[in-house]
Amino acid sequence: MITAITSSQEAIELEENYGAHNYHPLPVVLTRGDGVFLWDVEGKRYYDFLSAYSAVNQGHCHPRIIHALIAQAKELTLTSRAFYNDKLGIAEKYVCDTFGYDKALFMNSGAEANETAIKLARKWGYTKKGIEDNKAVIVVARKNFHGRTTTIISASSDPSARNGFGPFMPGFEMIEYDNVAALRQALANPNVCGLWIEPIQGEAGVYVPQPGYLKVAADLCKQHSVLLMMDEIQTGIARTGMMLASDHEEVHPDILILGKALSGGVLPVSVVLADDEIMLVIKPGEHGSTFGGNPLAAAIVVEALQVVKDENLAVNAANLGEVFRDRMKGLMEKTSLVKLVRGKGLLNAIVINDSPESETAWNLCVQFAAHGLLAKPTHGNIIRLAPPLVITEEQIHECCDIIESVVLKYNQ
Ligand code: IF1
Repeated sequence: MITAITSSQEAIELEENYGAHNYHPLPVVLTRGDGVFLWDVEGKRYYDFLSAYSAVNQGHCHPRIIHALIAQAKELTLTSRAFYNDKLGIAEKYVCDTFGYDKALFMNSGAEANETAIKLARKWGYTKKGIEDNKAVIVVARKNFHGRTTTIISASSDPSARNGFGPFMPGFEMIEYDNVAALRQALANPNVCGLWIEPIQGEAGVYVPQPGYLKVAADLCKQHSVLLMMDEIQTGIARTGMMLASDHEEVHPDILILGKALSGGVLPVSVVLADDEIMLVIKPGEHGSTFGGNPLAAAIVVEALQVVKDENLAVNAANLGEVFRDRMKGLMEKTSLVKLVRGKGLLNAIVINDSPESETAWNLCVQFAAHGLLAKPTHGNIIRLAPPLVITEEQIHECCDIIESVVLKYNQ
């Protein structure tokens, strides 16, 4: 039996030999995290510019969240929903008050929360909008990412998410993202119960829609009696410089879907929020999960969100996002290798001036790692750059120095 890893190579070989090959990680083996930093098993320190895909907005192992975890773990972790527990109601009220909804439904992964939203929208469509049985349609956007279940990939346009995994779930109509005309046409179909979108498309390469798109989407949904289902799993919890990315356009989705940083990256916790006329269409026995709403998760969520508020992480993300994009624009003036920088708050990406098939973005990330900064390419030539929101201005500049020096030294 192996009791401890002694080198990165050993850990990589173990995963290669015994783990399914469903990922292609950068060759870095991490063992410890604290705030914006991660350490590998050889003791090298890195700035984390992925933040576990925006799940650790509060920083790694935030002391208050870890304290809440340990304190609750000593008392009670799981009861199932066959009984009440004394933490779930507190968390439900806390998230309802924070985001402005009547009711909350806790799940675990982001994919499960999206599945929950799909069920809610469909049931609402049949019982409230009067859609004929089994005819409900949910409109989705090309290049979306909402998770990996068979139903969710049925709504995906990404061949690597879909190929070989059919047959697919019917009831989705795909339109182009950020296209008002397409939206107008699709929502006019009386069988449409929901519009299911991300306020910024993360996996698509941090694609930010035109200003006003979300507002128009919300207005069209209201006009056609369609539920706006907003997947803020990656964009929510202060990442884009406001508590929700929807807040930038003062849009209040009918169904709000959160995950990732809801727990500060401590446990998989997700939640769906809606008002009574929507949430109460689901009756006892019609939906649930063994772990959803467990007291450990409930205690962690309250602390993780309170940390975001107490530490003003949204304001920090907004301010340092400006600093970061300014620095990247400066870099673009010095090299043609970086073609574009885009994003909001501390959810940003740089687009490398090369084809999506080239190795450049991957090689740059390997070089970033060698210089103490961890990031990951998405779609070949796009590098997502999203540090924990507890990063300071001085640290952002240090990181931009690393990115700049690696890019300027890089020979294609
Ligand atoms: C992986 C991407 C990010 C999400 C949105 C739902 C989910 C996600 C908007 C599902 C998850 C993660 C999953 C992760 C990669 C990552 C990702 F590149 F694939 F798109 F963050 F950008 N909605 N995104 O971003 O949540 O079920 O995973 O809890 O390895 O698949 P989950």
